[in-house]
Amino acid sequence: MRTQKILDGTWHFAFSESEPDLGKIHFANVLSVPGCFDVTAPYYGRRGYGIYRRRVETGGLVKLSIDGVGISGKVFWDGQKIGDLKYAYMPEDFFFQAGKRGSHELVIVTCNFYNKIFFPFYDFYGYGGIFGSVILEELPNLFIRQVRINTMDYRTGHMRLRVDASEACAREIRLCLDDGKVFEEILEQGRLDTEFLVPDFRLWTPGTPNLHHLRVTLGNDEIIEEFGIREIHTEGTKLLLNGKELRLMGYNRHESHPYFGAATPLSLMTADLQFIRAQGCNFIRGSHYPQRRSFLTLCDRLGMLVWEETLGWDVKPPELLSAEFLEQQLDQARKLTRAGFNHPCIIIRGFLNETESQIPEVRPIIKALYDAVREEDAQCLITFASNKYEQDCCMDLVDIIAMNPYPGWCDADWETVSGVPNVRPRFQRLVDSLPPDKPYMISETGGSAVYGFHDPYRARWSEEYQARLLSEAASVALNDPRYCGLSIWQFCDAKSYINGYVAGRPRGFNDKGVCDEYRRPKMAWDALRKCILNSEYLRHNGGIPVMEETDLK
Ligand code: ADA
Repeated sequence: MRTQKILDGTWHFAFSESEPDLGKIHFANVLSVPGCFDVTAPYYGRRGYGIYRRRVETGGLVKLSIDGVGISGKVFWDGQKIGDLKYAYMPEDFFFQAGKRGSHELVIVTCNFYNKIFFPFYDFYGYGGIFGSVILEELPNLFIRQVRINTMDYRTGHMRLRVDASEACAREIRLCLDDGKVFEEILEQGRLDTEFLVPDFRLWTPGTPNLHHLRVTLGNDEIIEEFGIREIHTEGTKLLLNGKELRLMGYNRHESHPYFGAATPLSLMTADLQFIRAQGCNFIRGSHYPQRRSFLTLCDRLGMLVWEETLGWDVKPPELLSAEFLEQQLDQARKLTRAGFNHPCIIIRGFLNETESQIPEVRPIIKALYDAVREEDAQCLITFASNKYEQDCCMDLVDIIAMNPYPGWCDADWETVSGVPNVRPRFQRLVDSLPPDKPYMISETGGSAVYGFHDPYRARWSEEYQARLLSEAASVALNDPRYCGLSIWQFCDAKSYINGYVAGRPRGFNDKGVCDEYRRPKMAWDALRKCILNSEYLRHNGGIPVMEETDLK
């Protein structure tokens, strides 16, 4: 087995407002990894370079994995640059020669200045720091670069396997399934493409998240891959998971917390997901960027279905139409699809939230992104969340139509007392305008409520108004078979702009959470639980228990 060193812990830290000269940095402080430097004194809200340093005992060939940084970064080993961290939140692996066995210096320079991938207008805070674990593995010269496993037939347990090695060699490879059945194959030109059957297999579903293991041994290298047996398809307007109709109900969720920023600890992620599941939900849209590997493993094991997407929020021309932007989006889409390939929880892959999909010039961009993802993954469903509604001209290019309508919140004028009566007719008009032969989901809908603000007449921004609005939206979408899913905007309040003066973002937060930023539920939480309990959706949700009244006493 590989020697693995988890490098999380307390690292030396320095902050600089301008690009640092590596040789001259005085590491006067310490911070935690994972962690965000701009959520804590003395760097709260500051923009610049957050430089993390630690020593590592190792040598020879190594793989260094970093599970996301913000907003960008660079990695240095003994003073030499070994790679860039170009995209916020993107997990990256670096393979390099670490030198003689002994003590070496690892420096990760993060930078939270906005760039042409994370623009300053995004409606979520651009945190700085190292968001996920940093792991170093010592490798033999011939090593396994990647293992991809996917389901060919869920009825028979027939799987497809691809193994890529570090060298274009011809070698024997040993595969051991669930610590039982062993089979041997020959790697040719450094690659193996084969198929295998899993005996006594158990399907992966949200209600029964069964996982299997494959131990892959190549020379002196060995890795164990976890995988699930499941197939996702569309048939007309329906989503099918393992041949059965699947309906989605859940939340858009940001990686965000006042004390942790985007570096939420696993225990908080787990608490979030358990809370969401107890409400009867089966779905998370990982809005609006790559999800942490630890989060996806959690979703695999818990049975939470996931939509993962690249970072590219509401970008407008000329940037949207530039060759550079497309190249970066394609690169992100390919990297992300490869990184998440073996996670059965990921059923939808997305890109370009709320793009300009009403203009024909955007069609080739969506087509190119669709093809790039499809080339990597033959089965996942591919889409983007649109807010162009009846004007959208790209719906034929994707597998599921996903829209972000906000009736009752964004459409009512200042004089209207309540926008709730707008919800049903607006939803219906939208449904009537869609191509009739594709699945349709609401990828976002919601309204703001300031935690603790109550009003006897359900004024806007009160918890009462939000609860009423979301109940109306849920009672439509969870009971009409035309909708294959509903994903509420959003699970919890999340920091947006640093100052609350931006219209509609009091406190500097996006307040459309059903919980506040500390996960304290607003009234909408229980209102939605009741809608779910009484819904058609529940009959399709595959055995997730919903918290009943009796559980709450
Ligand atoms: C959009 C966007 C979300 C959020 C939301 C809102 O739909 O996709 O990220 O900004 O609007 O709260 O207005």
